[in-house]
Amino acid sequence: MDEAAGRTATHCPYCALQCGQWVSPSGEVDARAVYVTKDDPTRGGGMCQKGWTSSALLTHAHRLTFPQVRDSRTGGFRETDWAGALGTVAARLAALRAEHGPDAVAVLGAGGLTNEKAYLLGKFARVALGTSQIDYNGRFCMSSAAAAGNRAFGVDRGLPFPVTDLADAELVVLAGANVAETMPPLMAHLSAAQLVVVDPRRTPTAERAIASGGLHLAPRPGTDAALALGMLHAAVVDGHLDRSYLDERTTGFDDVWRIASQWWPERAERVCGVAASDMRTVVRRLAATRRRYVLTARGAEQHAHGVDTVTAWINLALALGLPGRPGSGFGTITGQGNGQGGREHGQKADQLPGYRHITDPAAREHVASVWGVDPSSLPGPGRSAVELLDSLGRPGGPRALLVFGSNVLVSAPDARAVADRLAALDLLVVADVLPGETAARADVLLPVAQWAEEDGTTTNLEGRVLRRRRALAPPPGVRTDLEVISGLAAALDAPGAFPADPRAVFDELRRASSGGPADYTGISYARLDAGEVLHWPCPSGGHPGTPRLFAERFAHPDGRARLVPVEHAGPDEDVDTDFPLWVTTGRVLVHYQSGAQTRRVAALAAAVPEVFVEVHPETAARYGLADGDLADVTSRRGTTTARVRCVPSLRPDTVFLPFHFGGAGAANNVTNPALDPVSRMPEFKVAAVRLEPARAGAR
Ligand SMILES: Nc1nc2c(c(=O)[nH]1)N[C@H]1C(S)=C(S)[C@@H](COP(=O)(O)OP(=O)(O)OC[C@H]3O[C@@H](n4cnc5c(=O)[nH]c(N)nc54)[C@H](O)[C@@H]3O)O[C@H]1N2
Ligand SMILES: Nc1nc2c(c(=O)[nH]1)N[C@H]1C(S)=C(S)[C@@H](COP(=O)(O)OP(=O)(O)OC[C@H]3O[C@@H](n4cnc5c(=O)[nH]c(N)nc54)[C@H](O)[C@@H]3O)O[C@H]1N2
Ligand code: SF4
Ligand SMILES: [Mo]
Repeated sequence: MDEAAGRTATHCPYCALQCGQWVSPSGEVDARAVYVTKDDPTRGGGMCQKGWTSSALLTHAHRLTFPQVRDSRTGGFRETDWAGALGTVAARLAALRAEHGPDAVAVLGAGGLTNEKAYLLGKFARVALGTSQIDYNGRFCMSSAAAAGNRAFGVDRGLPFPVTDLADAELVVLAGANVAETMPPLMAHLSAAQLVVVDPRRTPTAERAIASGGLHLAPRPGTDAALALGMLHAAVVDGHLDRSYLDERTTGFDDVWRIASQWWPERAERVCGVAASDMRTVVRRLAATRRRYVLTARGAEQHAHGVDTVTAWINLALALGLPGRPGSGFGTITGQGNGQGGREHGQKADQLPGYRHITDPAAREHVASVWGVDPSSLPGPGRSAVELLDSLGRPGGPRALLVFGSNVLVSAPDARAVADRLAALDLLVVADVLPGETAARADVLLPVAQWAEEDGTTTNLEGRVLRRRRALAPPPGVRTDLEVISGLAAALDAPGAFPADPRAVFDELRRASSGGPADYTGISYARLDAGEVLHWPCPSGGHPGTPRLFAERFAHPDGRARLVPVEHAGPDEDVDTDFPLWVTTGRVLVHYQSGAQTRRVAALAAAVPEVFVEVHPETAARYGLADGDLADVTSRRGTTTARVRCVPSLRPDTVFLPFHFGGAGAANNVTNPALDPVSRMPEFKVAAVRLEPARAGAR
């Protein structure tokens, strides 16, 4: 709290950069001044447009302010009180559990939830409900890079170094990351560097690459692995391997080379469409530069072979000696506000707090002792998010779903199938701030507080823990997620403690994380409030935290990074005469995710009011379309109806849809729910489609 000005220091509700905000007691977010902490990643920049318009959400007319239950007679919502709502939910959950067993109840969490919420939700599922069926929307988000990072480095922290390190970089390769739109203030740290952007589209980030004297490589969607293999081949053949680094700090190069040796750049070019000469140029520049980074994001990951694709980029970075070297590195840019912390504290299907594995007997014993329950009472691993959604209401699948912080009807792949599964449930409970598409389908709708109305912590993209602080009280009748979880646990007569006070939850989380890979033991509200900069792991109160993870060793027992042999596999489905084009999907600057929040902010909705499809002008003409026409984009699963935007810089074989809109405009009507075999992340970034003028009256 800034006593003099009467305003509170907290952090933006949206992305993983977690820009600092000053919020007044009346819910005004100061649009001019950002709250800047020591060594802040947003130092030197302002918030983006989403951040400085976020006040609109606090006082929005659509804000949910009372619990509602579906009236079986009218089919509409009926207002109720909290005792009634929680009592109804608890009674129906108990009945389903009695009839069908504990796995009949499922929970879906989110990477937007604070650490405290993610932790308590995971405990609630395992202890109060006794279900194994919990996962979260981070499965859609960074799970492939997390799996690849664990495999290669022995630990998953998106950026194993502070964002501010990037300010000294001379060369940065961004593979499948459009940071100029998805984390605009990050660009301030990249202003001195030459950029190489790998993206099928010439995004604003790619424009910056070209302006910086760098390159834009535009592969066909789903072919990054071939590109990275071609670059690795060039690195070896052109004499750029860092052999002493490979000897001292890694294992596995020979097996990787057995595959990469088959991927001479000209062969890779035939698959991905990037010129072999460009591959050689980028590798030469990377090798000749002292301070250089390779960073990936969703473009490299959201594929049926996303783990291997990220691994291919990691192998290239290792071959050139980047990870763990001062001034250089490999990293993945996390997405959601608490995308990093959200995948550490046990809301993942296979996980216990502290980034522990749920099948590890020692982990189960430790966490059960913190929770005061018998280790054998903890369920085993559950289904991953897409598989969980797909199992709803099927024989043997869950019959009830509790959703906290995700709008799956818009954001999960193959939206029509998701709608069918939600409709097959006996009970859908949604805790949300606003009546998004998924909330509108709920049987019980619980209104919750949002960021500036509650205390908590998030862990930003560099593994640094930040304090969110309560600047104002939520509207009357609205409860925090922690209060909802705590109240439900009480109504269910659950064993163990479910405190609603965020500080109490965090202190328990610290104990539960103790000794795990993501160790928060030494991180406290007191230290954070005193202005300390703390990155995990931080195993004790006197420990300074770990801003740079791999300076001396990687997290595998032998201290070495692993090069893991991977092949190029390509998209799960192919184009043919019925579906001759590739579609890829992603983000625009002014909207956030499913758009549940940003579509309601007037300035943002005015900037991009409806879904569009980017198309090369010749491709548009070939299918009888011109700029501004409504088009149907149809895949083997469904259709998205979108306004044509002709974009001459785009690949003629590829179209692009943002996924921020629902209904007929939902990009996920067409996406492919094919999953990566390791991370279980769906293939949001590539599907086969056709393009045609919209059927009359389609909208
Ligand atoms: N404005 C805004 N900012 C956000 C968000 C938001 O919704 N809106 N969401 C936040 C979240 S949760 C996330 S995860 C991040 C995501 O941040 P980014 O990963 O930067 O965003 P995306 O637009 O999903 O994907 C990045 C790029 O990948 C490209 N791409 C598609 N297919 C391929 C491919 O096969 N290979 C390569 N190399 N590139 C490909 C797309 O054209 C796109 O430009 O953004 C965060 N910030
Ligand atoms: N086609 C396509 N689909 C994608 C992607 C893509 O690139 N292409 N990207 C994927 C990625 S990376 C992500 S992260 C997902 C995200 O997609 P979703 O999981 O749908 O995430 P949001 O739209 O952020 O939904 C958050 C919901 O939670 C509510 N909310 C906000 N704060 C709170 C809170 O504190 N508590 C509770 N209970 N509710 C809250 C919001 O009002 C909103 O309804 O989408 C994925 N879907
Ligand atoms: S960059 Fe991310 S955290 Fe910063 S203001 Fe924009 S949405 Fe918020
Ligand atoms: Mo994400």
